[in-house]
Amino acid sequence: MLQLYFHPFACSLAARIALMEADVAARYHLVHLWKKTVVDDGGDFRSVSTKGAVPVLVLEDGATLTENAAILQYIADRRPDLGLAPRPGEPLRYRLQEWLSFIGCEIHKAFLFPTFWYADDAAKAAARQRIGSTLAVASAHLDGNPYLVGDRFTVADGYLAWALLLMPRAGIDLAPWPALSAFLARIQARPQVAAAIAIERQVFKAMARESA
Ligand SMILES: N[C@@H](CCC(=O)N[C@@H](CS)C(=O)NCC(=O)O)C(=O)O
Repeated sequence: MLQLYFHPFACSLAARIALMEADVAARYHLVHLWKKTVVDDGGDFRSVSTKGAVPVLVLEDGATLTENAAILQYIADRRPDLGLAPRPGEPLRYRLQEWLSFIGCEIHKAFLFPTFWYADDAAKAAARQRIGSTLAVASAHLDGNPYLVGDRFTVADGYLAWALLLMPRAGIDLAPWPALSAFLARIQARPQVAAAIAIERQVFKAMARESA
């Protein structure tokens, strides 16, 4: 069985969404990202992945896969019948990779991440201001297209929905981009997405109770 190392509401939520949309069973291991421990057994998370970051997907043969773009495509390819990614070699597959890269580099790491992790308020404010230029790209595409790639839900939509879900917590109001708010509502209305978020909310609350 696949195993996913995750932290609630971290970007590993996109992999949980993909697994649940694909109806692929997995064992989920909660990671304490600050302590770099695996909560199940107190083990060193860096011995699972030297990157020390979620998501980590452990495959049936014990190999580990990291990086959202790779993990999401791997999960989608487990169920090619569901169209969670266009098939390898199809022109739309490159569009999927284009969006995965854009979300990962330009939205997640470049802007959203700094608003959580930078200690300096001025740097945080600059990141918040600059994120507008990248969100505007996604917004322009989704103003008229229901999904990022083609005419159906793909794993890229789950990844963007995760990033948008966190925007208010990062101090970024989505009001200037109604197409993004509508997209987020549409994706969150999918039963498997709603279920994935509900699970992570429970884990998040339990972690908060324990650390209180
Ligand atoms: N390039 C990686 C980034 C993963 C990443 O930034 N994960 C964050 C959570 S959203 C994390 O685990 N950060 C902990 C750390 O870097 O110490 C990917 O796309 O998967």
